Amino acid sequence: MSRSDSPRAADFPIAIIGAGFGGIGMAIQLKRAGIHSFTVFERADEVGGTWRDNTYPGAACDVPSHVYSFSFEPNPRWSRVFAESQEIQAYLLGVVEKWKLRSHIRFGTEIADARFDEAAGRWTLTAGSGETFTARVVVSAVGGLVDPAEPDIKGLSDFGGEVFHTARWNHDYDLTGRNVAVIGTGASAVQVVPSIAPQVAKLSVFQRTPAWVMPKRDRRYSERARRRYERFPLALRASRFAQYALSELFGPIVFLDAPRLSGWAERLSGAHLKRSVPDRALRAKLRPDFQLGCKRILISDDYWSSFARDNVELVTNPIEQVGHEGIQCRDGSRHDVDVIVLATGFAVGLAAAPFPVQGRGGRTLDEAWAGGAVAYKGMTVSGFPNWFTLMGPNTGPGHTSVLVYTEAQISHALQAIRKIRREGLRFVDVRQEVQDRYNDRLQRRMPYMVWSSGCNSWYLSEDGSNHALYPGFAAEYVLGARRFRASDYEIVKA
Ligand code: N01
Repeated sequence: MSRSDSPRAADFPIAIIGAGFGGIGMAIQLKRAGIHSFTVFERADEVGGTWRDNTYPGAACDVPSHVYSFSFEPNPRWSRVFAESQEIQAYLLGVVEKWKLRSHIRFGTEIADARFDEAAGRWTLTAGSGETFTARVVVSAVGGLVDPAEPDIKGLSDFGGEVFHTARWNHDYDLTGRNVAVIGTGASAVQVVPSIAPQVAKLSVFQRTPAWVMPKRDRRYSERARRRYERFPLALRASRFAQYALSELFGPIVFLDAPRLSGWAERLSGAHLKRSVPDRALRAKLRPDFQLGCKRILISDDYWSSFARDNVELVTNPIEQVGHEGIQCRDGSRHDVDVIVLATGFAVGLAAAPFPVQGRGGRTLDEAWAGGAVAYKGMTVSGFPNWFTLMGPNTGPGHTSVLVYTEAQISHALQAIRKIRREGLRFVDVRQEVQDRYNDRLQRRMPYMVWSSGCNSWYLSEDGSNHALYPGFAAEYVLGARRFRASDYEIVKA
């Protein structure tokens, strides 16, 4: 127990679920605050979440690294503006070692059930193995885009070749000289397609909906620049702030339903398309017909130009079914391939209970969210005391680094934890009316947001409502969310 851990600390177990960016950030901030009585439950056998799982060729962040890293753990050594997956994972492994977090992490432990005991002010967490743990506070950091979405394609299981998802890349399978199909044209596909195109015999990209693509303008940081960032932390801070400020400046183009703003960006993207693809007919197939921003805007310098290669074909006929030899389209055409890469995205977890969670009075989170996932500032749900979600409902950004939001959530949870410990509270529970007011305000903005302008995307739930993205500037969210205001919560003494 450290000096700043109070005598009560041993009796104040904190559970963090998930050892991705969110869980690691929470653990670091607890340690910085002198709170050591926490355990991180991680279902896999290594930390990293997204960056442990997404190792497909070309996997990289599409947000600049200076702002896609913790502000409290800046990294002057990023090798390029948009770091690749391996480098981000190495960064996370580095901070885990630096803060000696491994001894706090229980790997291979998947929490499968959580129940709150109101009289004791404790959560009981049950792992898949049946083992149980108690916690006074739970921080759920399970992530929003984690489990690969299995596409509903007839006959996929009958395919005689190799099939794998981008987030479960089979590195034992050599693609060299193979005929490869990539299904999907989202953020993962635009990275994987140009990376494998030079290596394979033939690459068929199955596009259901084209995407708006912006130039990436990635570049390496010179050794001189990296040394400067090391020697002058202020320069690194300034770079981080500039990247953040720029994303906020362009934010309205990305999130507002403002056709004139979108039109300007569409012209930029259109010029990028024209430069990349000389063939007019091919360009027409690659150009989206929905408003820019409605689906996630992709960034790549070499995705579109991959289609100018002789060995890459764009298939826009809808997939009818998969057979033993390959993919058959609705027009009867057949594409025989050795391997199918599913770049089909994720089962979206931003807006659903990750596992059965039972709060006060036996009410479950699924019941509370029957009409759609809602939380106060995306973090706390009335009736589920001492439970803080990172990257919860309506906290996803379309225009800037998710970590800007996550850090605000970590700060909010930390302040709550300190108050509960300091004052020996049984629990804090966000007031229903406070939560309702917050979400009414949020949902009233949705009709003005571009992702409600008539396209399909993972941003929207089945009923067309948006419980995934935050409708506004990150700065506004952060200023509202980073402080724990006791008056928003029912405070129950021990
Ligand atoms: O997934 P997606 P993703 N038949 O859902 C298609 C983050 N991310 O893995 O558009 C045929 O965007 C589907 O078609 P359609 C980022 O937040 C970040 O690419 O639905 N096609 C679409 O083209 C991103 O938004 C980075 O018509 C099918 C594609 O598959 C999120 O992850 C990198 C199909 C899925 O696109 C998800 O991106 C990568 C079917 N049955 C990802 N089912 C960074 O750089 C689906 N599709 C930080």
